[in-house]
Amino acid sequence: MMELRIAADIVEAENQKHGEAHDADYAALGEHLSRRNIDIDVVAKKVSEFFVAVPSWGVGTGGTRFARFPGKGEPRGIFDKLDDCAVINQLTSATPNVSLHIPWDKEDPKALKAHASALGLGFDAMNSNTFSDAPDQPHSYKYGSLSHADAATRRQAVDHNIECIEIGTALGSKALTVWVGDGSNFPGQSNFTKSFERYLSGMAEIYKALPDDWRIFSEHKMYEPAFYSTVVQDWGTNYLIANTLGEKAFCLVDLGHHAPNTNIEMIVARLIQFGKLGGFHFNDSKYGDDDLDAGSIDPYRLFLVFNELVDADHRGVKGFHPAHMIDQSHNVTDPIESLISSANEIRRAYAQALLVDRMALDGFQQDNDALMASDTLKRAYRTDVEPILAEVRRRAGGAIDPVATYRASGYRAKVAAERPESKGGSGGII
Ligand SMILES: [Mn+2]
Repeated sequence: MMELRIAADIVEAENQKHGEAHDADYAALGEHLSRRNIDIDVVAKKVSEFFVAVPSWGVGTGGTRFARFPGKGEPRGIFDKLDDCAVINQLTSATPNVSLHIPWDKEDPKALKAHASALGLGFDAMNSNTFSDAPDQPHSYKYGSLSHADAATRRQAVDHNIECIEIGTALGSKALTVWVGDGSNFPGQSNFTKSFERYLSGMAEIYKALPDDWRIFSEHKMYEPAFYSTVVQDWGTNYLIANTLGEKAFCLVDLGHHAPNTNIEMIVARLIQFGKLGGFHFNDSKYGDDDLDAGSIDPYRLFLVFNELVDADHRGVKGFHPAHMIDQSHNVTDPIESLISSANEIRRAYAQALLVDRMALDGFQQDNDALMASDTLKRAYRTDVEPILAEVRRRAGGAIDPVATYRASGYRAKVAAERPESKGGSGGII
């Protein structure tokens, strides 16, 4: 029997409040879509099978380089984090897997697995950390990790990643995400070629330790923490890495890790075309790597990314199963509410992309009818798919209005009484 963090009768009572209006909205949308030759239940079924992983670090309050302002009832460790993740999944039915971060979430794998299973949760990709120093590690990552000039530091970084694979294997994870902060702050500080060679040889060693059914994701980032150059700076370098390592290596696209105005959906299309799209870290940004909630700034861009994914699916691209993960930092909201809303926004973009009339689009592209091609995408995007999302949640035991239900449950106040207040302080990018 699955342990519910929010009593089923609270969810039921909230759903009762919205039930009648929701049924009417779902019926009306169904009728509207049938005039477009779309079966609403087919779309709802597809949405119900779409999941996105929640990052364990996302349920704590984040921060900026300047300060961190902790919220109430912050998780004390990974077991509390899993409890919070279970709330998100209970109300959204969209997030059954959690992505762990080592060493932050390092605990006995058996205990972790038991706690997660009781909550109905599993584990998504493992994340290594060679961008900050763990308390007892002998060599510092101040000047890099896998690309460090010093062999012993590189060895330590490789060993850490191999340990992440071992922990993940015990937990039932099937992928390792490697993001390094390696780079330089000054022209001349590091040799571009030598540092990339060192990075590649470290990654090759990690790759060798992958079980047969695992994948390894490399994640590019244009800048930060290194401000002049980063070793894995863009999708081109990322593609070179995945291509050099082998068939189990794929590129991860974090939406925040590009220059403003970069055509990310086109990067996605290229990686799909050459069989190297591993998956996503969803978030949104206005200026840089802002780590804002998915869909909060540019929901149309999120839709355009999903348009590429649905198109690939539609074309029957072989072996196409990208991993979907959220990677955000919540500074001014309750992290649980942000993650609920992000999971919904991601499913919304997917549902909208499912509504694109692909045959019509293909025809307009063939005829060079730019206006109607664009309008075909817009028509899908303009459709309010909220009744589909709500129906999918309700059918899976979730909430028609998950944020309202979460607030009505009093969960935050309850855990705030059990969990001591954490300290604020300087710097807190997590
Ligand atoms: Mn990321």
